[in-house]
Parts: sequence; structure tokens; C-alpha cells
Amino acid sequence: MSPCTFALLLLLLLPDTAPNVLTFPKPSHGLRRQKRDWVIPPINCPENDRGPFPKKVVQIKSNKDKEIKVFYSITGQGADSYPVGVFTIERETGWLEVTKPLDREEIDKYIVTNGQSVEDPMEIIITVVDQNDNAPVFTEAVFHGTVLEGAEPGTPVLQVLATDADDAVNSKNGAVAYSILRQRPDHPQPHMFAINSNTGVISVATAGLVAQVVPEYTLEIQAADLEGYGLQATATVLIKVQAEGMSETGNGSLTTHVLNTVTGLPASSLTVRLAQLQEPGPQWTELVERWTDHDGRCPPLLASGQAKAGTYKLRFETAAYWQGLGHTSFYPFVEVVFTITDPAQKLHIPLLISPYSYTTYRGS
Ligand SMILES: [Ca+2]
Ligand SMILES: [Ca+2]
Repeated sequence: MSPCTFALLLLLLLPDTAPNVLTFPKPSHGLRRQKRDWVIPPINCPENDRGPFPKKVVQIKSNKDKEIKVFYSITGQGADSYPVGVFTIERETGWLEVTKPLDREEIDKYIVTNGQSVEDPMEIIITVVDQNDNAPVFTEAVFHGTVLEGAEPGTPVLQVLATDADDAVNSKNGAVAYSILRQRPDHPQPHMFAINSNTGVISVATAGLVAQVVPEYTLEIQAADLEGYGLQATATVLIKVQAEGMSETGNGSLTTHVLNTVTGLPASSLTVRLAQLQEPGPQWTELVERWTDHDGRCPPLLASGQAKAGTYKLRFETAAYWQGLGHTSFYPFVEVVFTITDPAQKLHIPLLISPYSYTTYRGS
């Protein structure tokens, strides 16, 4: 038999009626045993056990106990040093016993040394097995964040954190997952923000953040252990929506320009009318009439702050324009219907025209 095999410890796992027995191997004469050869599997002991105490944990047994009388003893943390007396060993039988409920969050591992009269000392590691007896705890009752209005979905805003005293390595008892329970107010959408369940990073989920409409959102968030299915804690998140720079106040929120693609020059003196669709029923209400200047532009059709979410129509009087240049036009007019979903966002709608074609797109 090789020395290694010889040095292996035998851990017999027996049914409940006969708890664990830890048997010493016979000593190897002439071979100096290294301490690490005596590594034994950690003994598991659950926390919060209700007893009755003392409770048998494992029986230490020397192979020599049939030949001579063996006496057992333990030293170390939890035995004869602080906290003294958590574990005891029956001197003659070798039964290791626990004398009181354990708290993994206080001490998660005990290392005691078994000494007895005929063998070398041996280290015994007692691992305290976790129970989910701690709910997550947020590091703040109220978290604060700021986001720029008009922020794109995916923009991170802030990170929240909850801790859990339980074991997150060998169990899910300390594995926290985050979620958003409620958003107030719930417009323009009830899910303006999302939270990464693992990291706690809160980011923009939906476009349409407008300081003038909703200057601050309140989120009620949750952290739950067992990866989101266990004990819970809640906290509040306040997110301020910051308006864009005030220097842009003077700029219009809806502008246009018209380009003559035959000449490649701006189309001037072209009549532009803006109308809004009135709900209910398809009825257009004209809001403003403008004329393009030598640059193909006109004053803002809607000034900043004037825009409201809704459906609009820009009507370009193209036939009259071409007639003024001595052309006929296939299109008597061009109507561009569009929706404004974010009143705070500047909108520019250019029109490119020839007598037989037109192009429009959403500009910036
Ligand atoms: Ca927990
Ligand atoms: Ca615990």
C-alpha cells in the first residue's frame, strides 16, 4: 500500500441512526506523516439548529481502540478558545458534539484539533451550513439620480446596491436580484426605466423623458435573495429629469426648408401651412402659414414649448411655386403628415422638390 493511500482518512457516512464516524488509519511506521496528509472532508453543521443539545455531530474513532483504551480531546476555536465550549468531545467514545445553535453569519467555520492518547493530532474543519435567515438590505433608503431629458434608451442613470449577510457562494441565500415594482408618474410610459437584476444599474428604457412634462420620477425598487424569489427589501429611487441647455429656448421646435432639386438652390417664396389633427374625428386645424425666404427657410412653425404630442401636417404649395418659375407641376401640393411624440425634441422636416418628384425626411 502506498504511503499516500495509507495516509488517506476514511470518512464513513452512515444512516441517521448511526451518525458520521471518522476513523483514523493505522500509523505508518518509519514514515513521517505530513500534517496535510490528514486533510479530511469538512464536517457540515447547519446553523440555527434547535437542538436538543448537546447534539452528536461526528464520532472520531481510532483503529487502535480495540487494542488499547483511547481517550479523545479537542482544542481550538469553539473548543477551549473563544467561543469556548461550542464543541465538545466525549472523552471515551470520541463523539464530537455541538452544544448550542450556530450562526454562520457570525462564524462560518470552526477548526478544532483532535488530540488523543495514541494518534498524532488531527485537524477537523466544521463548516457551518447556511440558512436563509437574512433578508437583503439596501445601502440607502432613498437613492438619487439625474438624467438628461431626451436620453436614449440604454443610458445608465445610477446604480443601487443591497447586501445580504447570507451565503452567496455556496447557496443562493445571499444572491440578490433587483427589480422595479412601481414608477410614478406612469407617463408617458409606465416603464421609462429598467434595472439590471444582477448589477442594480438603472438605465433609461424608453425614449420620451421631458423635464417640462415630468421633472422627477419616483421608482419603488425591490431586492430579493434566492436570485429574486426569496426574502425581500424595498427602497425608493428619485430620478430628476434635467432640461436641455436653456440657450436653445429661442430655437424653434419645428422647422423646415425647401430645396429645388432642378437647380440645386433653395426654393423661396413657397407657401407652407401647418395643421394639427384634432381628435376625435379626422379634422385638421390650421395653426400657421409661412413663406420660405431666399434661403428656403421660414421662421419656426412651432416655437419651443409650443409643440404638443399629436399628429401634424405640413402642406407645401408646390404648384404655385413652379408656376411662378414658368413650370407646370405634376403635384398640385405636397402634404407631409407626421407625429410628434416627444414635444421637447426639435424637429426639422426638409422637402426636396422637382416638378415630377419630391422627397422628405426627418432632419435634425
Ligand atoms: Ca438572504
Ligand atoms: Ca444565514
